[in-house]
Amino acid sequence: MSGAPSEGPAAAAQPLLSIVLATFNERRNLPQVVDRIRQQRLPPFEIIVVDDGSTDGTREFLDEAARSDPWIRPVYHEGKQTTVRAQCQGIGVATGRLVVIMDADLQHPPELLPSMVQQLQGGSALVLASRYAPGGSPGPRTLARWFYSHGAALAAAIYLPEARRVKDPVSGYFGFRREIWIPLDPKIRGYKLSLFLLVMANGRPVTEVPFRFEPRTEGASKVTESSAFIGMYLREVRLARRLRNELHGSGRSPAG
Ligand SMILES: Nc1nc2c(ncn2[C@@H]2O[C@H](COP(=O)(O)OP(=O)(O)O)[C@@H](O)[C@H]2O)c(=O)[nH]1
Ligand SMILES: [Mg+2]
Repeated sequence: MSGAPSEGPAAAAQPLLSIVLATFNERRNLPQVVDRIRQQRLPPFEIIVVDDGSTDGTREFLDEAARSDPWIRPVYHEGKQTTVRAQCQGIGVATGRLVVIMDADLQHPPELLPSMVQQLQGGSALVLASRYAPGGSPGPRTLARWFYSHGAALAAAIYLPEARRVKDPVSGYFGFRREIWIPLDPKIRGYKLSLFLLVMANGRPVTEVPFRFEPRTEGASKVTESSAFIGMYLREVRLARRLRNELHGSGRSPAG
């Protein structure tokens, strides 16, 4: 696909970049996400979509798209498994040396992809799309959402020194060099994979590029703003901390 659609799928180069999307009922957003990704100037890429049993036509769209483009790669899982689990499943089948994780609801603008890739190619091991870096914006949000977002960043900063070095440690939009990836225990469920990547970067360069978090215009958020969500998040932070301790205990050097 990427770069040279006119040459047809058979001629498409092996992907350097794997874009991993987790979806649950995103039929009204996903086609536009894919279209806008295709409009970007990017190295050869694949789009891996891990869908957890959508019933709104997301799968029918994916089946159709994958028929004409082998670099659209649906991964089907039956039943919701949380965003982090779905993203891990996608990373597990990624073939690019560079991986970008993004949401499929247009809150993460695909127009940012070229500058994220540029950071990775320029030496960053991890690049976070940041709502709080100068020039970025969290967009309009409710007071509850403000509270959850800041509380999440604060909890991360308390437990993880790595989180203190960036402005937006819980961004859901980020890219990394696949060589830093350490497969996570399947028992780790949750919503904030960036916490684990900050730990996996383990001293290598981490950068941020500012972006505006767009309001969701189609479909509903599936992330619950509730005490159950807070409990799950705090468990995630603790598990990221445990991974950190394991890495340090094992003496794994930043160079890997
Ligand atoms: N595969 C999968 N995707 C999910 C799940 N929950 C949410 N998503 C997707 O993860 C992305 C972010 O979810 P969203 O509900 O918008 O979270 P929010 O932006 O934090 O409100 C979207 O692309 C969703 O479709 C899940 O359990 N499984
Ligand atoms: Mg969203």
